Amino acid sequence: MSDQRTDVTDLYQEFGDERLPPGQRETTAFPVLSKGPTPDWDPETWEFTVTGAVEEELTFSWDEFQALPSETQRQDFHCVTGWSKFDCSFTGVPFLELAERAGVIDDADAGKQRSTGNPTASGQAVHVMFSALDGYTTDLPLEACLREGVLFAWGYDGEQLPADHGGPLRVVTPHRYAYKGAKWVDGIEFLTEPERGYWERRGYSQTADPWQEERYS
Ligand SMILES: Nc1nc2c(c(=O)[nH]1)N[C@H]1C(S)=C(S)[C@@H](COP(=O)(O)O)O[C@H]1N2
Ligand SMILES: [Mo]
Repeated sequence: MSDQRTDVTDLYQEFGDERLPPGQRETTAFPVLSKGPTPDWDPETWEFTVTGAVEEELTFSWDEFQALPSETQRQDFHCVTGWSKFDCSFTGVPFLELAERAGVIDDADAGKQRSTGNPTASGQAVHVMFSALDGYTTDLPLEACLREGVLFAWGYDGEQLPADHGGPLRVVTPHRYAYKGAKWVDGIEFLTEPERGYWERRGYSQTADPWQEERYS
């Protein structure tokens, strides 16, 4: 396990002039927003799967997942309901790490590259569906996932991620509204065509760029 530390709070410069996206207010609290109750989980039977248009489908136990290379990042968190929390500290496994292991991209360090030859999968992955223990799903274009800030986080502020905030494992997407980050995540599926997740089917934006105020579609 590495203790690499990265600050990605400046990523807003790619999207807008202000760190606080339009229509957002800053809060120091960390409200909990879930569509239902916090699900139970069992570290003995918990499984994380990587499936779909990959060279190799992967399954991790809780111990195996925690042994993956991880890093701690300083990130901002933007909720579509209008609050933003600056300087959150999340620890976890970069999306790029899993994409590389599953053979979706050639080199996690190169970051943006997709593999060209993919003989075993039926097509090229272009989209990703995240699924979670509470039945929640959310989707993003692959491109939007292949960046440093997208983490499978099991730590928050140096502690285990609290269950209400998605513990044992959640996704964080500092360049997108936070509904793109599945709490209690237990699987990712690489898709050859876009599909919609839970809120995306109910009118939330598929792209969800906070600096463009892409809240609803
Ligand atoms: N599994 C799951 N993930 C989820 C949700 C949910 O209901 N279930 N809610 C989403 C929404 S709408 C938001 S704003 C954030 C809230 O994260 P928080 O409760 O840690 O603030 O989680 C997102 N991830
Ligand atoms: Mo939300």
